[in-house]
This record gives sequence, structure tokens and C-alpha cells, in this order.
Amino acid sequence: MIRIRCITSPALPIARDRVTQVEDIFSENFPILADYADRIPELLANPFKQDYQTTLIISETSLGRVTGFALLLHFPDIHISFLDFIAVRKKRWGGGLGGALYEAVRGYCEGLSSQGLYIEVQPDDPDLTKDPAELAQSRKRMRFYEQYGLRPITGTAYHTPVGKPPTTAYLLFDPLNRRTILSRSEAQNAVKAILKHRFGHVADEHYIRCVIQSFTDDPVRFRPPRYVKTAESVKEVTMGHIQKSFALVASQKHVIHHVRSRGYFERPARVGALLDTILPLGLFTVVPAKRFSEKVILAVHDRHFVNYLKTVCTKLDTGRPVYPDTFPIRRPDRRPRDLPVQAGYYCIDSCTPLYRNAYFAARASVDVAMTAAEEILAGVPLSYALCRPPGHHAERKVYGGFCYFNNAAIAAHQLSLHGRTAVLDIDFHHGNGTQDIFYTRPDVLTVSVHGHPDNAFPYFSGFAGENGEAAGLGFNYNFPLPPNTIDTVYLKTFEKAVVCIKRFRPDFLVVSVGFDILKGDPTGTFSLSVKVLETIGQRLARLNIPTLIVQEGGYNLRNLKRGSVALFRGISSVLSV
Ligand code: Q9C
Ligand code: ZN
Repeated sequence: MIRIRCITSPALPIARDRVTQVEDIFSENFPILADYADRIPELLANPFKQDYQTTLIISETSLGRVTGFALLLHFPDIHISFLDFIAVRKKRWGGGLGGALYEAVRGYCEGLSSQGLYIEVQPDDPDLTKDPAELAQSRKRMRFYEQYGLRPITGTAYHTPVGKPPTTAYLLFDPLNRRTILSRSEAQNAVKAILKHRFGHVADEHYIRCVIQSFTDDPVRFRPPRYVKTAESVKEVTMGHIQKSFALVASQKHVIHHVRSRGYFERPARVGALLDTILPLGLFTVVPAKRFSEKVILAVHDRHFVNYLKTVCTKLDTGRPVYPDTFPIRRPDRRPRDLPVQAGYYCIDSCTPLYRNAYFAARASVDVAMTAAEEILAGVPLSYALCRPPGHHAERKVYGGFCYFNNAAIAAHQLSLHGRTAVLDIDFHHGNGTQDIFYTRPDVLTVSVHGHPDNAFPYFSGFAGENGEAAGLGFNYNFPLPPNTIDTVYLKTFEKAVVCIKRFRPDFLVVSVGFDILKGDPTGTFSLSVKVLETIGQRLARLNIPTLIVQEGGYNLRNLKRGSVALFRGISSVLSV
């Protein structure tokens, strides 16, 4: 996967690495200008020293291999931009990467309220470009830009050779989404700034004045199309998106779900604790949760079950919870008639009360997971769904374990419509819900590492022998671990889970994360240190798969804080932002 982003701060060690790679691509594409590349760090370091700002926009794989770059100058005083260089690695020529970079540049200029983007291209005429190889190259470039509706400005002396050795270029103009024509004075101001930057050190004032004065047409004229003559072959010009960071989705709506029972661990403060510590890491772009239709829930949950939660919750008086009373487990065909009594039909335990707001909070939590999943589909390498209430204990037609709708499974199902999807569950408790939902499906792999069900909730599932059923046989793996499990033992087992994931070769990875694996959690019994989460983060990032992290459990606020920081530190040490 390729993402496009800006290198803004050259001081970061990561920026140094990326700039070195850009210099590589630079000398591969522009061997005669190789020494110009050496100036890039200096240009970036002093963005305001000149009368323009320099931005380096790069495309890279999620492992940080730079595949292309654009060096953009923006002149804030005259509101125009100049695309100084754009190039992709030779191996990637013709793969559409140039287009993606160019569109990202346009989007970036638009963000700066730029009134136009200027580009120089080596002339595609044999009397100005003598070398046949160079001529072929410039024809290719000109065709590329013509597809975007760009053509050289004609009737000027802009192409007059200058410098030692003399170079020549045509000037192209991209109006960005403005539908206006280019006036003579606008063009002259731009040309003055561009030439001063480009040739200030080799060309005299006289040369620059001559070129500017050669602009006589008002408005400026453009050469007729040479390569792209039919309307159909003109590209729909879009504004590309520049990837700035990981996505984080959270919703304020979770606070309505406040279970007022003494000692109820799953409380609103959990979300605040997580946000307080991970936002200052500077790794995330916060994405507001979108509203999703009930359809995404019905894709993994039973309709009667969904209707039950909705109906019973909306009928409840505020403040009066419904706890299951009787569990008709021996007659699963017999659903009790009375709505509150039905709680025992749909719920697995006595720790997941229904309040009026439980349904609305559960819906909001689904929206968080779905929004984060859409970020993954939009090309973000890592997206974090800060869900509350959690979801992984919710089965197709059952709720429990503080969970109502299975956020991770709902998101995983949507991702599975676009590619092979694996769910890795590392909450302390076995993700019985996720296992149940995908148990017969071979297209979604489910793998879970958790406290052994002999000793831990949910007690009835999570055993090693549960490997899927029917077409899903061989697509579910459980790795139960004993109480007091320590780091080394845990990580060895975690590695086995990772092997399962790798073997499946997923396109998307969903990770159900619970910080209740850490020592001191009131619902867990492992003896793991925070360091384990850093290793987990590194290990996940090294898989190099677009990853959706879904928040499940973890009830010790200090562990939530320290654990989440460790996890994202680990991830970002491999997958740079
Ligand atoms: N009365 C999650 O971490 N405790 N859920 C069982 C029964 C349930 C944990 C108590 C722990 C559920 C998402
Ligand atoms: Zn848990």
C-alpha cells in the first residue's frame, strides 16, 4: 500500500531518512541536477527564509520506502505555487503513482488557497530539445499534464535558453479548481517569482525582464492540445489527499452509558483516560464518528436480537436497569414472552445490565468502529476505534460481558467485503462473540490469545480445540493461557497467533485490544508488564497490513494509560507517521 504525506519537520530522524531516499530518486531522474538535491534539507529547514515555502510531498510504502516525491514551492505573497520537481522511482514508472502524487500536490495547493500551480516541462519540440531520448521523455510528460487539462503558455520568450549549460522549458499553468482565465499581470508576477528562484544565481536582471516583457497577450494564451484531443480522454481532475497520520475515531456519546452499579468496571472514565494520554503522542488525526445505518449491525447480528435491545432499552424508565432473571438455556427454542424476562434469553451473564441508554451507546460504539474501518478503506495504514461499550463478547444473537453489539465483528465484516480479513483478539477475555459470528466462514480468520476459560470469563468458550465449523473449519484459533502468565510466555504464544495471521495472508487486520491483559486489572489474572504492549505494537506494525485497532476491555485506568501509550509507541517505531 502506498500513502502520500508531507515531510514538514526535517529535524525528525525519520525525515532525514526520507530525504536521503528522495535524493536517491532525484539523481535517478535528474542526473544533471544532482547537486540541487543536496539543498532540499536546507530548503525544508528554513521554510520562511526565502519568499516561498518549500514542501516535500512523498509517496511511500507502509514500511517507509519512498516511491516518489514532489517538491513544491508556495509563494504566499502572490498566492501561487510552483511544482519544482516531481518524480517517481524508475521501477514504478507508468503505475499511476505520478498521477496520485500530482493530485496530492493539487490538494495541498488548494489547502493553501493557492490561485494557481505553475510547472516547467522540458519542451516537447525537436528544435528546443535535440536529444531524442529527452524529447521522448518530455512528450510523455506533456501528455501526462494534458490529461489533466494543462497546456504550455504560448507566445512568450519563456523557453529562451539560460544558464550553463543552457536549459530551456515551457511553462504550464494549472488553475486548480478556479474556472478563471489567467491574466497577463498575474502570469508576469508568477514568472518573476519563479525565474528569480530558478535562475536568480545564473541569469541577470536583464534576462528576467525580457521574459516578463514577452508576455503580451491578455489573457495569456495556451497551446492547443497536442496529445489529448477527445473530451473522454481528459481526466476527471481531483484534489488528492495527503496522509498526515493515523486515524483515531471516538465519540462523546459513550458517556450516556453510565451503569450506576457499585463496582461496575466498564465506566466512561476509561475513554478519557485513553484520550488524555494518546492524543499528546501527536500520532493521530481525530476523525469524527459518522452515523451508520442499522444494516451494518444486521449483517452480523440476528434481527430479533437487535430488535430486542432496541425495544427493551427504549421502553425502559431512566435509571431502572434490566438484569437477566432466568436463563432458559435448556430450551433455546422457547423465548419467554415478557420483555424484561427475555434478557435471560439473549444475555450470557449477570454483569451486562440494560439501561435506557445502553442501546444508544452501543449504536454509537458501532459508529466509531465503522468510521475507523472506512478510514482503512480510504487508505490509512492504521486506524484506532476508541469504542465504548466494548463488543467482542456479543455473539450473533447474544449479548454479555459488558458488550451489546460486536463492534470489531461489524467492522471486520465490512472490511471482508473488500478483501481477506483477519481478526486478532488480545483482550484478556476470550472473544466468544467474534468467534461465534465468523465460526463457519473461511473468508474471515479469527485468532484469540486469552485467559484459559477453565479459569476466566466467559468460561464456556475459548478452548484450544475450537477451530471453526463447516466451511470455517481451520479458520479459528484459540490460545488460552493460565493465570499469572508472564511476558516471555505471553509473547511466545502471541508469536504463534501472528504465524496464523501471516499464513492467512489477510488484506486487512482487525485487532481487538484489551488492556486487561496487564498486571493489576480487576477482571484479569495475567502478570504482564507494559513492555509487552510495546512489543505487540512493533510486531503488529511489522506485518505491514492495514490495521484497524478496536478498543475492548481494560479496567485499571493507569493500565489503560500506560498500555495504550506503549502500544502506539511500538507501532509508530515501525510504522512512521
Ligand atoms: N458476573 C471485556 O473485557 N466478568 N469484558 C464476569 C459475571 C465479565 C469483560 C462477571 C468480564 C467481562 C470486554
Ligand atoms: Zn476483557
